[in-house]
Amino acid sequence: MIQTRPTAPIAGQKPGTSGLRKKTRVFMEPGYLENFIQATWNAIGGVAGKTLVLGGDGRFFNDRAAQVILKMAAASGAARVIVGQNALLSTPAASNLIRQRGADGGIILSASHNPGGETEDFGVKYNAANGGPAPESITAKIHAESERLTEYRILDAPDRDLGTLGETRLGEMTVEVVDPVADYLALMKTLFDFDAIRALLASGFRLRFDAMSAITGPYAKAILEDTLGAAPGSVVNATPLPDFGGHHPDPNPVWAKALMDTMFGADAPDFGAASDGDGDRNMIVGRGVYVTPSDSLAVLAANAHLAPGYAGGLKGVARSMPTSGAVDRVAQARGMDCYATPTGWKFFGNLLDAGRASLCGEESAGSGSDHVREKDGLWAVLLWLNILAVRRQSVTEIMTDHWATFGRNYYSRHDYEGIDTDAATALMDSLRARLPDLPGTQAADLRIASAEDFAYTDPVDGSVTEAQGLQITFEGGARLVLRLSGTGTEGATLRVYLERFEDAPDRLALDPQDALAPVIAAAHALGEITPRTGRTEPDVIT
Ligand code: VG1
Ligand code: CO
Repeated sequence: MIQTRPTAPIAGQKPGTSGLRKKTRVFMEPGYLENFIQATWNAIGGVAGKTLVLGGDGRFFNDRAAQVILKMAAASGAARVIVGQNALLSTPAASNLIRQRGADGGIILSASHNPGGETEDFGVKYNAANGGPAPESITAKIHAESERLTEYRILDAPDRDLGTLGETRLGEMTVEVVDPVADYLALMKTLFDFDAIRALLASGFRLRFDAMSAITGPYAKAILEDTLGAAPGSVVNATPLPDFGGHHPDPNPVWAKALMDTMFGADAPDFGAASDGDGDRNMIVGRGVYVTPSDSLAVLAANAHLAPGYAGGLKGVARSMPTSGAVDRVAQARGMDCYATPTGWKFFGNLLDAGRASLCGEESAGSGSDHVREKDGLWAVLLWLNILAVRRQSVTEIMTDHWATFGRNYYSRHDYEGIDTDAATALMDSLRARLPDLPGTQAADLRIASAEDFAYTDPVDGSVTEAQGLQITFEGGARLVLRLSGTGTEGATLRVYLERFEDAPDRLALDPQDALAPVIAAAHALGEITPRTGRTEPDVIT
């Protein structure tokens, strides 16, 4: 029976960089999830007759939320919901299913790299028919609808069994439970030379993939171990847990320290990688070498043609503005267009749809291509393995060769987490107000060449997005970006992005923090970071 339940708007249902993220207990409050889902249905013109995809990263409340969403889709007349078994789907697999099945859109249950559990974070994201995160025009509408909601519709019915594959009915709606891995694996086989990777792994090449007790475990086991022949046990932390085993499922040198220790220890494997909560991020580590995500993007751009799916070359590349310019140098050398977008994958959608870019990436450990409309952690791992299988070089040799060819963009991000929101806002406002006067002045030992509050005009639809980060460039080619995170659920996180280019042959193997010392000093001076936040050191350095 369809119930129409009265409700009232709940403040703060405003999607951030990637969907709506809140404390799990907030999402569990009566009506909270229901309001946001009804606001989503209202914003997209209803779901009557539509086909949707549904799945999540398995974190606490994933299973409960999936049942609610199914009943709300049925109550609003959806024709079919394709749901991953046990309501699981990695973000890239969900994007693929939307596209493969010609669905009208999908709901992804995840707070991605944020910790999970009853006392941690939960999230909900709507993806459109192209498989990509809803653009700002839609997320703004969802927020607007949430602010004028008076009722939501839900079917009064028992929970569905989502553990059994196949079709059942929920009211008038078909619920189709699918294997979360099968279609994704099939897609990967079309892009990469599985035989070459299998031969590499059979030749004694050892890898370690850390799934961080999150969604990529089943995918990585099926693909890397069962299909490609990596030794059993190569995939660690392979079982998705509702609290990710208490870990922070963010693949960077701090939160994936166990992998770093293995890769920098005695008898290290040849290749290490990790992914995040929902499987769209990747960290790449060679034996004794960490590859920054910005460098990884550049290496993929320079070598993608070695994989069958990209043998014809790339149409163009795109990076988020704070991502280093390493990929720009590859694009320039190869005569490819290169775009700089605001932070967040939703800004790549139009470029991918229009065929202007076929490879995209972010400094936050996300890279992907036009095979889906999300970043894709395992895809990046497979592309790296394909490249290694063809070049027959170590990760270190590939990086050394890359920097010798293109020069090296030393890069690091310093995060100051959980700082007072008012202090963070005041820091940004103060620096923003000073931007016009900065060019020509000195910051620590560097002279400022330009300063701007980054705004982006989408080249496809002309939409304008403002206030996307304060970008300061220095004479001699260094760069600094400051912005506030849009994915946190507590206080504010200040992200300080640091970059400096070097191409002198004897200066290509410096410690990045040493190479960036002048930029770090300039960041502290310009941002007045210590006086305003009370912090002298960042919490996380990537
Ligand atoms: C962060 C990253 C951004 C990424 C976003 C979602 O956003 O900086 O590059 O797209 O997370 O990633 P923010 O606003 O906190 O800087 V995921 O893997 O958490 O969906
Ligand atoms: Co993610």
